[in-house]
Amino acid sequence: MGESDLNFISGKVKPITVGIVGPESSGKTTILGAFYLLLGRGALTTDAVPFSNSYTLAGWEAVATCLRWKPGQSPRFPPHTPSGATRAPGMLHLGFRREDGSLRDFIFADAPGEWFQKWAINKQAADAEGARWIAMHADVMLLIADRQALAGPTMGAARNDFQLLAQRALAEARGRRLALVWTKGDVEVAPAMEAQIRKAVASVSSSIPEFTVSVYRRGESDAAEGFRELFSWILCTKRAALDLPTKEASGHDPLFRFGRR
Ligand SMILES: Nc1nc2c(ncn2[C@@H]2O[C@H](COP(=O)(O)OP(=O)(O)O)[C@@H](O)[C@H]2O)c(=O)[nH]1
Ligand SMILES: [Mg+2]
Repeated sequence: MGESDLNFISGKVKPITVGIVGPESSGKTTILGAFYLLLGRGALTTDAVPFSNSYTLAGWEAVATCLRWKPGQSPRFPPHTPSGATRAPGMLHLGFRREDGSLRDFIFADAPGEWFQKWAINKQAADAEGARWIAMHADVMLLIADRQALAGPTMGAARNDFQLLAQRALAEARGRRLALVWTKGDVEVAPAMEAQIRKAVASVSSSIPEFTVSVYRRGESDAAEGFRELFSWILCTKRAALDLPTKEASGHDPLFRFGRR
C-alpha cells in the first residue's frame, strides 16, 4: 500500500500509524512477518480485540511467506527491504474491533533501514524522505535495538548509530508513544552495553516501555510471547484527542488563539 491508498482507510477515522525505526537488517520486517503469522493462528490478540479486516493481505503474505515452514524447506527470513526511489514507506494495514465495538485501523510502515541511518545523521537528507514521513505521521514509534549488532564485531559502531538514531527519534516523538524494542532477543548482549542503550533512551524520558522479541524460543518462554506483548501495547494506542476551545472564547479570531507557523 502506498501513500495515496491511505485515503481509502483514513476516509473513516484516521488510522493509527506505527513506524518501525531502526537500521538495516535490525529485524524490522521480521517483526511484521511474525505479527502476521501469529494473527493467522489466532495467537496475536485476545478474543476481546478480534481481528476485523486487512486491505493488504497480499503485502502481509509477501513479508511473512519466507518465515513459514514449507515441506522440505526450513523457514527463512524476509528478503531485504529495498530503499529504491520511493518517498514513502510500504504500508501494511490491519483492522481490529475493540472492546467497545468500534473498529480501529492500524497502518504499519516498514521502511528500509538506510533511510533511518541517513536521517539520524542529517534530518534534512535528500534520501531520508521516508524516514521523515514516519517521523511526521507515526502515532507510535518502535525504536529498534538490534542485539545481534550490539554483540557483534562492530558493536561499538552499532552503539553509536543507536545513540544517534535514538536522539533523533526521541526529539521527533514529541509526546507520541515510543517503545524501545530489542530484536533478536536470543542473542546475549554484555550488561554494560545494555545499560548504555537504556541510558541513551532514558536521557529524554524515563518512562519508555521496553520489549524483547525473538523468533527463537528462549528458555521456557514461548517465542510468540514477546511479539504478543509488543502488539498488545500497540493496540492500546489511542489517538490523542484534539483540544478544541470552548464556545465562550469564540469571539476571538482563531489566528490569535491557535497561532500559525
Ligand atoms: N538471531 C536472530 N536473528 C534474527 C531474528 N530476527 C531477524 N534476524 C536476522 O536479522 C536479519 C534481518 O532481518 P530483517 O527483518 O530483514 O531486518 P530489517 O532490515 O530491519 O527489516 C534476518 O535476515 C536474520 O538473519 C531473531 O529473532 N533472532
Ligand atoms: Mg526490512
